[in-house]
Amino acid sequence: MTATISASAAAREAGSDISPSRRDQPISSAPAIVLTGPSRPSRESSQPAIILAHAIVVRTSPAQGGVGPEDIGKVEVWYDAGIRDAFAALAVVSAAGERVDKRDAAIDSADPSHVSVSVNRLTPGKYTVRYRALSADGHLVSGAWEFEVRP
Ligand SMILES: [Cu+2]
Repeated sequence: MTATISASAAAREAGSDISPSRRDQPISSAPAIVLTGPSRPSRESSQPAIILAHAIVVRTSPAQGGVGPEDIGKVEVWYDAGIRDAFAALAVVSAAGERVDKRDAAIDSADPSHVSVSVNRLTPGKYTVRYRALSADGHLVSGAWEFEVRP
């Protein structure tokens, strides 16, 4: 019912466009066109384009090549921009290749650029942390860093 009314209204609108009254004004009375520089406000064309950021890691804890205590508790990574909460992984692996994190990697609800994972008490040695996250621009960001635990 509504569609029928809209369609006929649109038809009437289209019909009024062909009205002969538009040709009534003599061409000679039209004002001359004067060029006075930019025809539109420049702020309109200088609006920055919206660019989705490609996230990169800006900080880790422990730091790359850093040293942590046995009771370190958790391993953390900070990205330079928000990452999509759909996917963020953080895994801590011992020198023997054993995964030692509690597989509870999560994005900080108060800071979407911060991801952390818990670890049990770590024995002294070297560890590798592997990170992976879905960047705001849709790209997968991944890498690894190492740290050492000393007694
Ligand atoms: Cu990207």
